[in-house]
Formats: sequence, C-alpha cells, structure tokens
Amino acid sequence: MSSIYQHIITAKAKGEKLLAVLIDPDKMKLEAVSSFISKINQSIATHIFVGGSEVDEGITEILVDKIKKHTSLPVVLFPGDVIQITDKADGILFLSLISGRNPEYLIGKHVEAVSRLKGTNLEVIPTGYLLIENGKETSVQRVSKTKPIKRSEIQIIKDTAKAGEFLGMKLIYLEAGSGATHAIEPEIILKVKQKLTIPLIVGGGIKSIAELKSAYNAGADLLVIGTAFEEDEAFFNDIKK
Ligand code: 1GP
Repeated sequence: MSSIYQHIITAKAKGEKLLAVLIDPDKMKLEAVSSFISKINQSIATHIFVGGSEVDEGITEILVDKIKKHTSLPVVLFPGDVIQITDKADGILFLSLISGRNPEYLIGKHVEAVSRLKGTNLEVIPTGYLLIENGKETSVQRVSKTKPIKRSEIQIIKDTAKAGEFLGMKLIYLEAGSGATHAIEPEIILKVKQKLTIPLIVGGGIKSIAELKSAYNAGADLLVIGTAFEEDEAFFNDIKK
C-alpha cells in the first residue's frame, strides 16, 4: 500500500479531493464507534483523523484500536499533545503551530515526541499548522497560549504558509478551530493555495455541502470535518459514496 502522504500527493495531482472525518477521543463514546465508523465507510471520506486539545493519557490508543477494527481507511493522529501518540494508528501529522510564537509548539513538544515515536511504524508527516481567528477563543489558542492570525492579515497568512513550505513541511493546515462559527473563507484558501506547491488542508467550522464544495473549489486538497458529524450524524447522508 502506498504511503499516506504519497496518496495525498497523487490525489492532488489528479485533482481528486480528500476528506478526513475528525474524531475527538474526549467526545467519542466507545460503544458508538462501530456505528459511527460504518457511516464513515459508506461516505466519501478518505481518512479518519483522531485527536483533541485535551485528552487523558491512554484514551486515544483504546479508541484507535477500536476504530481500526471497523475500517480500512487510514487512521491519522492529529494530536493536541504527545500523550496522544499511539502505534495503533497508521500515521501522525507532526504539527508545528507556525501561526504562533510559543516555542513549545514549534519545537518543544516535537523533541518530547521522538522517544514516543521510537519503535512505532507511524508515518510521520511534517505539517505547518496555522490557526486563523474565528471571533472567539478556540481550544488550540487556549492550550497553546498563542494568538491566531487575523483573517484580514492575508499577507501574513500567505507568508506564514509559504515559510512552512520553505522549512520543509509537507502539508499546510489552515485551521479555523473546532466548532468555528465561520469556516475559512474561500478567498483566503485561494490566496494561500496560489503560493504553495505542497498540499493544503483546511478545517474548522465546515458544516454544509455548500461550504465543503466552495473550500474544494478554492483549492483545498483535503478537508477536515469533526463537529458537524458529532452534532448531527445525518450529515453523513449528504456525503454518501
Ligand atoms: C478542528 O479542523 C478541525 O481541528 C475540524 O473542525 O470540528 O469545526 O469540523 P470542526
């Protein structure tokens, strides 16, 4: 099987759009996993991301183990902290919070992660993570003690994303924050996309097919949706294969 990253690159080259369903271990009940995953399997989703801002140690591993029993989709860790690392998953977004200036989230946690990654078969995918403001404080902001970039600061958003690419990151993730009132505007996606040669992930606040389509049309290669499915599983009916 080709690597997770290679699959993303190939899809981008072919213009095929990807969708990750984000599962927060803090919110997903183990008894609900099989029916939730069955809905994912019947949908156009291509990836399952697992992670959250505040998750107790051990919870992620139990959840990922259970998810893997019900799907052949790649399960990728999207960790808020090193304690969410588990070799039960297939890969990990190795996130640098490049919109912020907290050294812990630029390099500190990464050093801590190395000993936890040793001996695992996780595919490590370096990812530049940009938090874009959303009108209210997000959990990423609270936990990382960093400021998001304002939506009006387009030049800074574009330059930060490009700096991530120049630093060798393999993906750029534009994040409005889980449960954001407004998803990232297509105009911002388009302008960032024009600067990048690497794939672009967009997430936070996407709640409808219309928003999904406009984010794809603006240039997002992979969208991440969590809250919309948590709040209403009927949304899966709109994205059936
Ligand atoms: C959050 O980008 C993801 O980190 C998904 O956001 O929960 O708002 O879909 P939502």
